[in-house]
Amino acid sequence: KTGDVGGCPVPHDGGVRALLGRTNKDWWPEMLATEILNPNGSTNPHGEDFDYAEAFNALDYNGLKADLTALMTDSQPWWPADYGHYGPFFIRMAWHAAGTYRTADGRGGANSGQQRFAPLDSWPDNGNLDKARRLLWPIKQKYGKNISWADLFILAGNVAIESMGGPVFGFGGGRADVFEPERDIYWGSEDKWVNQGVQTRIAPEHGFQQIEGPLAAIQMGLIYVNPEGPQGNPHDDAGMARDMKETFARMAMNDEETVALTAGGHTFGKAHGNGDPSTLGAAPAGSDLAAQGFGWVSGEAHGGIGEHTVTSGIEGAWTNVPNKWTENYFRLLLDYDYELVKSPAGANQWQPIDQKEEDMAPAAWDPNLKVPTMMTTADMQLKRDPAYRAISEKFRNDHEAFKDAFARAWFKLTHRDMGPKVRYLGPEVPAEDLIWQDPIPAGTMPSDADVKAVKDKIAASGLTVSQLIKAAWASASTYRKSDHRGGANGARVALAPQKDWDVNEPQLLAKVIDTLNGLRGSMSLADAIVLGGVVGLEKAGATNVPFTGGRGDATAEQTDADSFAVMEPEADAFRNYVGKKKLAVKTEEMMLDRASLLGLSVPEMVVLVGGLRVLGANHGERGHGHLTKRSGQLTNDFFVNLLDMTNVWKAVDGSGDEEYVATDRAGGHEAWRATRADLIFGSNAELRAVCEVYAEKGGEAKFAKDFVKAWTKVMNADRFDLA
Ligand code: HEB
Repeated sequence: KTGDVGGCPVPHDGGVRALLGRTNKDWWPEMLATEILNPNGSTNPHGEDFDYAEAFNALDYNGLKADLTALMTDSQPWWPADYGHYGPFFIRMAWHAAGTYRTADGRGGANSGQQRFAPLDSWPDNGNLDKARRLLWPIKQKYGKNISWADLFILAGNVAIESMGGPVFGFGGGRADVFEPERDIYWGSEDKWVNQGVQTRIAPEHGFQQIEGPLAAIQMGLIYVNPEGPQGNPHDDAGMARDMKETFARMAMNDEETVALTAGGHTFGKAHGNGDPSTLGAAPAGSDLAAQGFGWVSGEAHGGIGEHTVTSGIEGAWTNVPNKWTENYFRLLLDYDYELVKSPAGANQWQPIDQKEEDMAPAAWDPNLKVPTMMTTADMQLKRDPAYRAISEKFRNDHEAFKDAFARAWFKLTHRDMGPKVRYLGPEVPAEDLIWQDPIPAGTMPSDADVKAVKDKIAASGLTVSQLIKAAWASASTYRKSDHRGGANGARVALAPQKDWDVNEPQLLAKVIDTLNGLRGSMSLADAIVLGGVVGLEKAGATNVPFTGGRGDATAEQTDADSFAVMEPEADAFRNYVGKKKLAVKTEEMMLDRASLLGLSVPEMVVLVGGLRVLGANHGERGHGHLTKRSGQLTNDFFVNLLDMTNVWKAVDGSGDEEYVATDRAGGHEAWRATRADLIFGSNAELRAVCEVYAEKGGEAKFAKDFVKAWTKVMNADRFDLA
């Protein structure tokens, strides 16, 4: 039962954890190790040249929507539709696909179809969604490569809402599928699932005030909160509301959006707990071969489908008309008093006291039978928590406001991880710009003459290689491929909060930006910052540094400062920066994480760090890892000196193994200083192997070429407008 405390302790208070926590291999050691065939990640059967946007644009969109609409009421005997309508089921599927998104690292979310793979396909909270996905297969099969699973999940959710009369705001396609589980994401360290007695991640009684790291769910295997209450306790109202606020905030939702989403979602459908949960088989990833990807197979004679389905264990509908958009959710929630009852599966849930017959719901399997509606402990907070209640009352009294809020919040939920609007495809992309899309005004492509003129001015401005490189890196390196946010386009590095981030050395940055503003003429600041990087590299001796202009400059009004605040790097190994907060993950693991978010390969990460060190990109005046006597020149000195056996390295006392000093073996004098983010390149065999290539005789030219290539990749990482 969920109330027990157990599982592997989660490192709070700065304890060390592994970057990836518990992985698929830990959960399912017997899972077929297909990854041995694709060590380089080339798993896409469509091949390298496949352009999903092109395929999507050739889709018969209206035909697909018509087929999805028909599917909603085409009940299949192997998984009968409640109330003859699959709509609510598909809404839950879409919400759970999108709902893994978290703001801290932008990972999770719907944009690569991860619900098809472990661990998500087997999370307890995703129970029976394997059936929802399988119901979609004939449609996926029909439209093939023109619609990705990732897009199909969300579009099915939209069509479900529309087909039940609910409001939608729009749909943008463009979520290209991947064909293997994401291996770069931390889902937590616990070795037990929520339903196996693992401890909740906010437990003030154990001193845990906050969920650890980037995580957004309250327990292992949940999308957000435990519906029955914190640790399964239905009487802890304050704890339940706290859990909801914390987890929804971590998916970029405020109180109003949380209320709108939950109430709108639970206007539809039912919870499933009319049976004995102990008869359920393993989740899909650990299930029988014969089950062909299905999990949670019931051991009961009736097969555990239809009226006998057990999913969450909670049983019943929230409203009296669960297959239509209505005003009933708030009415039932606010007008009735509720008492705690147990579902047939033994879960805690709340039932209206003295419910009128017309307010009862039809049984899902028999429209002539009336059954009481219910609320989960989470739903109850929409009336018990004062802040949520005010919103609930407002929505109850103003249904149009509720419809608008639900439609917008649903659109945000399902598109939050798609990045800028230029990435959206299809005929239903809303015209309105939304602040969470981080809008950027279209830029203009500067002429070659303009580029040349501004370049010359930057070169003559007195800005140093180090200053130019730092500013360009600060601007571009916020990019993360997880949710496609950040990057040099928009020049948000000149706006709050980024301009004030410690890692960006605010005073120095302001000086560089002022200077660039004074000489850039009609070129955008965003372009001028990147062009400054080009000038810096050329001053450092690089040749053939490409530059592609056309970026726009965002304004403060177009920037949600709070939503950018979570993107502040707590460490940045590329600038040898370690923040003041001691992190639970090692410095070199943070480096790997940032490189992964930038979309870099191992050689690209190696060449960039080695180059940035000698160019003087370190935070502040820090000399660590600056393994060169020719500062500001693009040389392979970092690699040559790191691999040089003349020196011996030793940790600096009291540095917590963050700083090291090299002394000359013969003379004993200090030669260099470095951090963990430097020495890892000599210590880790794979990184060292790449360093060797750049330190080899003749490696200098290859190094410079590869550096410029990787640098340019980072500078252009967010140029979706060019594609
Ligand atoms: Fe929900 C269902 C909880 C939010 C939509 N949900 C459900 C259930 C539960 C819940 C427990 C049951 C499952 C089964 O089947 O058994 N939710 C919950 C919580 C939360 C939520 C706790 C937080 C507060 N939802 C939500 C949202 C949405 C939703 C946000 C959207 C928007 N759900 C939903 C639906 C459903 C559900 C539609 C139904 C499904 C069916 O019918 O199948």
